[in-house]
Amino acid sequence: MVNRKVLTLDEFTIFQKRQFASATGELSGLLRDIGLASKRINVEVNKAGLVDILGDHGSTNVQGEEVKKLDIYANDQMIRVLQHGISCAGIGSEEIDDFVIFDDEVSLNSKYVVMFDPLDGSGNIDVNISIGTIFSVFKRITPLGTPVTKADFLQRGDRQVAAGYVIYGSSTMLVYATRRGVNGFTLDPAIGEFCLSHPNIKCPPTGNIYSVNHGNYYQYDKGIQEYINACQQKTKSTGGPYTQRYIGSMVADVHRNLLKGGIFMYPTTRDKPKGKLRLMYECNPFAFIVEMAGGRATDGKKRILEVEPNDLHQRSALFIGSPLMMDELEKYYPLA
Ligand code: AHM
Ligand code: MG
Repeated sequence: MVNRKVLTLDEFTIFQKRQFASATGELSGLLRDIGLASKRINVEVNKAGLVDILGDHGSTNVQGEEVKKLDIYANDQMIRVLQHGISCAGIGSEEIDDFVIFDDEVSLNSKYVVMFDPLDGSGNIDVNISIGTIFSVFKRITPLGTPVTKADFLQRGDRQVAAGYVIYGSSTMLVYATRRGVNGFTLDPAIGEFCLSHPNIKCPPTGNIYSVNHGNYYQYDKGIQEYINACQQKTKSTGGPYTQRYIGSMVADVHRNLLKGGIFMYPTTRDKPKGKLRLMYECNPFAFIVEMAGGRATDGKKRILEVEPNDLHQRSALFIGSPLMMDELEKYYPLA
């Protein structure tokens, strides 16, 4: 047992690894690599208002959306640490059309692939609102020593080995989940280390917050509208009225609801009939994290983690949060 009150991320993962004689330490290595990338991203996010790094990069990403410079910086940092590490055989990124094979000898023999959204909510950068990095880890299904293929990436969410996010907020936090639980680490800027601040995070069974883009209200299905109405009324079924909180930065919205109890919804709309959020880079990792903390996540029809992916960039609706609030939603908007 480490005889100190606060464990750093490295100490924590090493401590966990020591409990499994058979563990190779590759997953710990991966988390360390992502922790390093996020510290570098954090430095740039923090000075975004100071340097000439703001603004559009002048290109569009594969979804036809505007790309900011920091997205590209964050993407490069994630790729660099994962490629130089010893645990990752390839990546998929929200910013890149196709997956990337790491074909050096060490990487070819690594057992994990990582999918990430390097900087989610980046539309909020220039107004000083929290943004985040989201990641999802799968064990490759192709043999070690060979280049990864698309099949390694297009795995169902319930095959994730780990998932996490970093929130660049009033403090910077890294939260990651494995099947053993969910833990949160706050960056101590004095020593540049993530320190265990939120051990064994549990999603409260219910809460008082609903998060949805109200501007789209008239585009939602009737059942969703009725649930939102119920959230605003003091009805027998909801016990409301609930508080509405929507930042428009998923990492911040889901993080708050995970800690305080609540429900986050991004339903399909007439404009976005498949939903806005990406299954592989946003919905799957958050569904894994929230389920591991005792919450639930669906696309309105089924568990997110049971959706069979067919495209690296596929969109999905998302409903995620405290289990009793999800039950309540489903009375108005039943699963398929
Ligand atoms: P992004 O990946 O382009 O940053 O978009 C994802 C973000 C989420 O963080 C957030 O929940 C959502 O878009 C907000 O969308 P909207 O402005 O339509 O409510
Ligand atoms: Mg995103």
